[in-house]
Amino acid sequence: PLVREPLLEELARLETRHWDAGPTFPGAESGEVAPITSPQDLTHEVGTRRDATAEEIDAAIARAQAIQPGWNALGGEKRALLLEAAADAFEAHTPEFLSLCQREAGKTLVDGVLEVREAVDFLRYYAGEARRLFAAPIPLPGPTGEENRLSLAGRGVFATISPWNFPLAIFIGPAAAALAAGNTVIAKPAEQTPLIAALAARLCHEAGIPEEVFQLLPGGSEVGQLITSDPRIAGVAFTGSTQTAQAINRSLAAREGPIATLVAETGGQNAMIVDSSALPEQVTRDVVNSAFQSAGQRCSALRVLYLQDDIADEMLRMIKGGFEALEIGDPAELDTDVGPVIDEDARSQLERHIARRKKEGRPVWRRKLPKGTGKGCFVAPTIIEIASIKDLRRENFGPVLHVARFPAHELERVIRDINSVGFGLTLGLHSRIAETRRTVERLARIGNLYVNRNQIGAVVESQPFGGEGLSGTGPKAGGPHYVLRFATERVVCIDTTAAGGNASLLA
Ligand code: UN1
Repeated sequence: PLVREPLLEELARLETRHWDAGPTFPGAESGEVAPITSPQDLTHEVGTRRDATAEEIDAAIARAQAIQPGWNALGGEKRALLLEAAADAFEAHTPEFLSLCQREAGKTLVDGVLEVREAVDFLRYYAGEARRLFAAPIPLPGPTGEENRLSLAGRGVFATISPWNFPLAIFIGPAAAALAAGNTVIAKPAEQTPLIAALAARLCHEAGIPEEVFQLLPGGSEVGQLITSDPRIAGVAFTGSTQTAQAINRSLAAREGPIATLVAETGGQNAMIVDSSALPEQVTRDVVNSAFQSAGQRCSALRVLYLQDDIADEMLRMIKGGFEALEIGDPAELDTDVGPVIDEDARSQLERHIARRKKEGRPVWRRKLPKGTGKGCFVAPTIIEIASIKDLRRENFGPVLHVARFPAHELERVIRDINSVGFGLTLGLHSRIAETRRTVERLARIGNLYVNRNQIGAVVESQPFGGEGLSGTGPKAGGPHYVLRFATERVVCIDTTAAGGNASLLA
């Protein structure tokens, strides 16, 4: 019931609520306590986080391991019902989630609404996957007198390490997949956004998922390291930077014990190619949306726009028009398009990047920050002209769009340059020439190609999402192969002839 006035009243009421996040089973209570402040106003404390201690992590993994066979034995249908009950609880608590999206993560109301929707979609989708894949064994062919079947089971204890940019959807998505498959879950949310994760975990427990099955362990990278170096962890589902994914991969490889599964969803250097057959108004809308919605803090966001040179000046003029119209400011204001970036580190890194490009003599356009943004981590939306995607060394996670030009006959060179950076997440294409689309489809090494539309906001089930290379391991979140990464396969082969039957009687 997202009716405007009651919702706004509810959000105003929640404005002063103080939240807490700590480990699901508090032990020694000796972990460090840190305040969580709003990215748009660093003087506003939203709540506090208490980090899990080494003893709590150890005990949590032991509990998760002890209960995992029982959770697995419950079967796909019962696990699906519990995940669906959690989805209902999430929907019923939409205002609290929206309030936390705004205050803890600096998200606009539109982004918050999309975030809650995606979280609910993930829970329902993976519930469906639990039914489809884990409710009954799959019969396999074989000669007469032999019965073969394959069944799927959880791998054990899965750790999920989730990002601050989708503090609810990507906190719950991988966890729901792991739970659907029959794993128990140790969840470490991003250190910037544990409060929304704590609410999500509590609602899952109230919906009937046992606390031992889904445990929250807040903390920073030390907590993450203690979890991933523990040999009792069967797998890790991580979303965040490529560097952290590589560090987790090393930590898993260095452990004794079983070989762990890593499901990683990491960064991108996402491009969009626009040729002279594109519709300019559509391009303008899609570029501004893909680059600046969520303040550019999506791994899917557009970073490098390639404009065919004969339309580039006119296109750029229109894009700057859309860019000038963006409302920047407090995410609590309904008409805000671009809120803050997540923290001071993110802000200063982006400012350094922009300053370096200016020093190199690149053309740079920046919006002015409005009054009232001084207390928070705001970065003025920026457009920078560059020569090639190869001029960029790293992902710039914020409201910064780079623009390069290309002559029509160099389309294949542009695609090769995009491939050469090693990421492979999203690619946008605006063209009404079928041959161009075929060329891009054939040559581009990317996970998600978006043609004549924006390139963010993948919808669960309709657009399974994820990349390759430096962008992650796959398979795609919200797609039909994802849950399989969280499962182990068992094949049972039975001799059903008289001899086989007699043999088993004798045994
Ligand atoms: C991320 O930003 O970590 O398509 C990935 C989208 C989102 C991206 C999520 N699903 O915009």
